[in-house]
Amino acid sequence: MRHPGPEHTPWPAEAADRYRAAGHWRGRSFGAALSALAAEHRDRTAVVGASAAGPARLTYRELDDRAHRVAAGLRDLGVRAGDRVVLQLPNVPEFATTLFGLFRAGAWPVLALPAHREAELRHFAEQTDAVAIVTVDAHEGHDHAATARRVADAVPAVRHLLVLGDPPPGAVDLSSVAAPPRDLPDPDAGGVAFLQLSGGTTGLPKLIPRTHDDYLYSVRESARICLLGPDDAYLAALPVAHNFPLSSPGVLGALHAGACAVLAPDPFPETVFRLVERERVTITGVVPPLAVAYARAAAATARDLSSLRLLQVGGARCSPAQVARVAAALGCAVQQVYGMGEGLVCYTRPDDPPEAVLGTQGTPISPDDELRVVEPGAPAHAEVPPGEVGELLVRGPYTIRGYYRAAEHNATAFTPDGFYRTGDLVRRDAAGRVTVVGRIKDQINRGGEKIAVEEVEGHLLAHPAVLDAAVVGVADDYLGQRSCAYVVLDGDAAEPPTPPQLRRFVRDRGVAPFKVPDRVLVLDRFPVTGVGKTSRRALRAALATLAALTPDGGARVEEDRG
Ligand code: J2J
Repeated sequence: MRHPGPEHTPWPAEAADRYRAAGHWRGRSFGAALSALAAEHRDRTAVVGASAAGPARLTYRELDDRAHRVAAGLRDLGVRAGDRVVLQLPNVPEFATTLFGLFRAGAWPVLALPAHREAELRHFAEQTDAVAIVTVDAHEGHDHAATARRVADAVPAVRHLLVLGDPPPGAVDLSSVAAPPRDLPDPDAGGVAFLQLSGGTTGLPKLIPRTHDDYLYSVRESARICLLGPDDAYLAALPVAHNFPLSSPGVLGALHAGACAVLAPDPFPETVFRLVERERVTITGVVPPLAVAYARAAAATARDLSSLRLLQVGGARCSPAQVARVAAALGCAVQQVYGMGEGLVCYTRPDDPPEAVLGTQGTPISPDDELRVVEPGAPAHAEVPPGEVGELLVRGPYTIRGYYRAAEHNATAFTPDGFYRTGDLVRRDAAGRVTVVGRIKDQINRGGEKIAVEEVEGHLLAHPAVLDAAVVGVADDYLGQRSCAYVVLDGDAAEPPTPPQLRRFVRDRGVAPFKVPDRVLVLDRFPVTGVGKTSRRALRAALATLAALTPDGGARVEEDRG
């Protein structure tokens, strides 16, 4: 085996007993939970998707019925309980029916994103010995069926390729995977339900085993914290397999509340605003670059966005200035969400004071979430004094104790007493609110002087014409690293600042000179990861390419060397 190690690292019996006694873990599987919802909400709309033919709606009963049929169809293909199946679908109702079908069959979906390509899919299939890959024929101009075919051919464990839409030769039409519902053994709720992906912006995702018990707890509490009820409509603008739109409270939280989950085919303002108006959407959650794009587009839209009561922003740092801008432009409440596929999710709460909503990422879901803020890299994990910055360690009822088949990595990613090392640099205030100030690795070492990229980004974002900023390190013969700031400017600004003006602006804010970006580059928009977070890897790669070009090679960008 390429990546030895346990598939699942269970919680110690003492902790598991405690989580059960507290009512966090309720011993119910996803399949059983959906059946209970179908009995309660029957003909209410559960899922709305947009197909070329118009909206496709599924009621709670239809969703449950289809999940039963898909499960039976998967069994007939030979998919057994515990088998891994890579699931790569865009935001379509079939995502929900297939996900719940796999849950019912006891198979473990591996939640790939539509943006993943051959390298990622192959990594998932190889690492899990997946028996099947489920994908779509084509999406946003990419031939997913061909990519999945190559992966299936290269990974011996993969026996089936199931394709939504037009299956290529040798693949199965996903819609034909259905059989009359039959009773299948209900999976153990304490066991693994699916494999979520880690959300790094710098490397290949790791696989995260989540159980029915732990995930349903986080979903239930997320729905409660966001005050979701049957009259809500949650819009999934981000790719729905991602942890945020799936569970915070996301599509699963909407279903838990008897609400309607609306799946947007793409996250762009035009599409999202159209769906908000048509489906009377009340809540959606996006990454900061999208929130900024919505704020920009809201001023000019003719769409009625008045149903929207809450915009969640999370996945990456959103500065107070950006949060304020978004709230003002959209005229609804904003909630900051700090979460991770590994577990922990923090939310600002509806009754938080405005400064907490603007400037912090809120408090954890559970009273049993144990958070420690420790000196980064210190072996003894000494906690830093309250209010000071350190690395966040976390353990609790929905945070994993180990990655899937990754014994070696687990030895450093978790402390011996089971805390997950988030790699996030945070501060906690007296009320217990968490503010994320950076990533341990997102530090630039400029000739020994350490620069926290978020700090510099914050200074750039304080400029009224700067919509977004990302600072990355670039290799330098003399200093080891220098800093480069990418910015997106407000196209409507009366006098957009030039790169030298922006450097001066940062300097004039009274920061140490070594923190002033060595270089400022203006882009129309940032490259993004699969879920839409600004990709620091792509920005660094772009810089390397730029460096290799003639000075004119950077014609698309406006730049300044300091
Ligand atoms: C700063 N950094 C943040 C935030 C995540 C809800 C919301 C987001 C995710 C997610 C998620 C941040 N401010 N508000 O799973 O359920 C960075 C941190 C974190 C990493 C996790 C959810 N919100 N981050 O983004 O697994 O660095 O999950 O450790 O993709 O994103 O990424 P991911």
